[in-house]
Amino acid sequence: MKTITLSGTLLLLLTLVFPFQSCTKTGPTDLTQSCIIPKPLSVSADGEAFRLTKRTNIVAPDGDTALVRVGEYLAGLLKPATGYPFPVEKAVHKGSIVLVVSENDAEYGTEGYELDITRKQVTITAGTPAGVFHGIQTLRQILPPEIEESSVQPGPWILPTGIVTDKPEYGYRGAMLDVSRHFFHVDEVKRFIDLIALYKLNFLHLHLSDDQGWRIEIKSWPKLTEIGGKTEVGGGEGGFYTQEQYSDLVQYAMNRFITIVPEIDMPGHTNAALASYAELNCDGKARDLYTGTNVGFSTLCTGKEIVYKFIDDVVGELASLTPGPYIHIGGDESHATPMEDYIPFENRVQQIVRKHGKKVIGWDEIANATLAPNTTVHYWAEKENALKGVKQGAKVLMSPANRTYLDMQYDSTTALGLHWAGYIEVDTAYRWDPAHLVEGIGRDDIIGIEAPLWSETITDIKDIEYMVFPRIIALAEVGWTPAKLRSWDDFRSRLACQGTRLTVMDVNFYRSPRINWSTGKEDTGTGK
Ligand code: TNX
Repeated sequence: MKTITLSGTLLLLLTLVFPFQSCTKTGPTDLTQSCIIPKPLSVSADGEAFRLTKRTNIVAPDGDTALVRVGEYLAGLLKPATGYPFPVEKAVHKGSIVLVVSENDAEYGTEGYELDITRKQVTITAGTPAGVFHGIQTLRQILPPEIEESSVQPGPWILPTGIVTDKPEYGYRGAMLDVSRHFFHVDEVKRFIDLIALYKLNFLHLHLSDDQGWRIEIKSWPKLTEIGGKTEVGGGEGGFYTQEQYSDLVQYAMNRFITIVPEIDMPGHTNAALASYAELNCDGKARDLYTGTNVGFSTLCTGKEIVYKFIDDVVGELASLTPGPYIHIGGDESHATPMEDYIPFENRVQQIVRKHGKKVIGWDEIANATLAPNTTVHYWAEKENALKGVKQGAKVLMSPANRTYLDMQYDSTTALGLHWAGYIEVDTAYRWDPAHLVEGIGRDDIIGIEAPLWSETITDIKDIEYMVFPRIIALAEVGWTPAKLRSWDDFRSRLACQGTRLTVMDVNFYRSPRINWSTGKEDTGTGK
């Protein structure tokens, strides 16, 4: 880092002669001032600068298809605004961005990375391609926000030199989209995936069925989408994903190291299924489609054998579309199902999911049943339920409604959203520690956190963005960064300088008055 080569000296002279090219004049040189979110474990700076040029290439070993794909992803991020080609190659030269997977390095874990920026080279080293991908998101945030533009910008594209080492606190950092109450198209979900990847989230839970709509094609029960997919809250046209579209989404997410968790909510929240197939009802009569927003009125007929055949078929098809480990079985607010029916139902459904090779996640009410090995309890409302789960040896996924529910209003003036769990400003979303929220649920009981967006009041991607940003950024840090390294004041200033980036990306984010947003294009991306 300290050696000055002949060509380095020449470059230095040139930059002095042509000041419009000078790094130090137009770009930041203190890496510790970069406003990276989530906050990394450590950042050290050495006061120099690396510059992207039209000669910068991305280096990934030839045979490593996963890493080459990650390299192509990085090239795709950098090309539009720079106009440079960024070939992905195997030869390192001066000015390369080098991607390395070093499997022997246990210190990075499955998602950690080290980003080393010198005047001559950028190197991202990790134990897995996922770690390299996260390192790329950090690199992206260190570059000026104009890197997110879709047309060529003047630059310069300067990175301050130094080293970032990083690793997440929790292995599950998720968001949830309710595509049932209002349906969101494939392109909207892809945009959502792209946005959450920037903040290193790694799970996307899709709430695929509810009273108002069934959103995933099931070939053995086609009326679920032919009838049950036909509407949504407010009576709009609804919609559903064909299996082909769904697989495309799964792949798109996987290419961004995000695992999709599909949810079929049952035995309650099932009116769309009950409207599609009369035989799932105890009285054998199909229900009408429902476009309101009440909860807790529907139930599968838990005493009928056909219901378990139905679940087996649905879970079987879903499992074959799901490379990820989990299937979410819902189980919340089944007020129309007596507890003596609910418990054997949940016991049996867990076995069906296990038979198809997947692990179960269910909302916290399922802890009233006997939890199978590897079932995860998804805490949202009742501490007692979550504790019942822990007592049975289950792990917990944390979505406390009063911290993580992205459908809650920011304050009483927010046009969208609900407020049954309270108002959630960005500091409320940020200032909590999952491992110290519920007495009796400690760090080791928790797999991570998830931020759900229920969509009773949300109709399109612009609404999604408004409710999700900036709170998801706060929650991404809650899930990634150890609590002892986090502080609201520090987060607040880093979030402020993400404002420009969000603006460049055309994200319809809520300009919380608690943040001194930088939204000017002159902003350097460092908050300085
Ligand atoms: C509760 S959270 C629900 C959802 C609603 C949401 C609205 C949960 C497991 N159930 O059915 O959409 O509140 O905030």
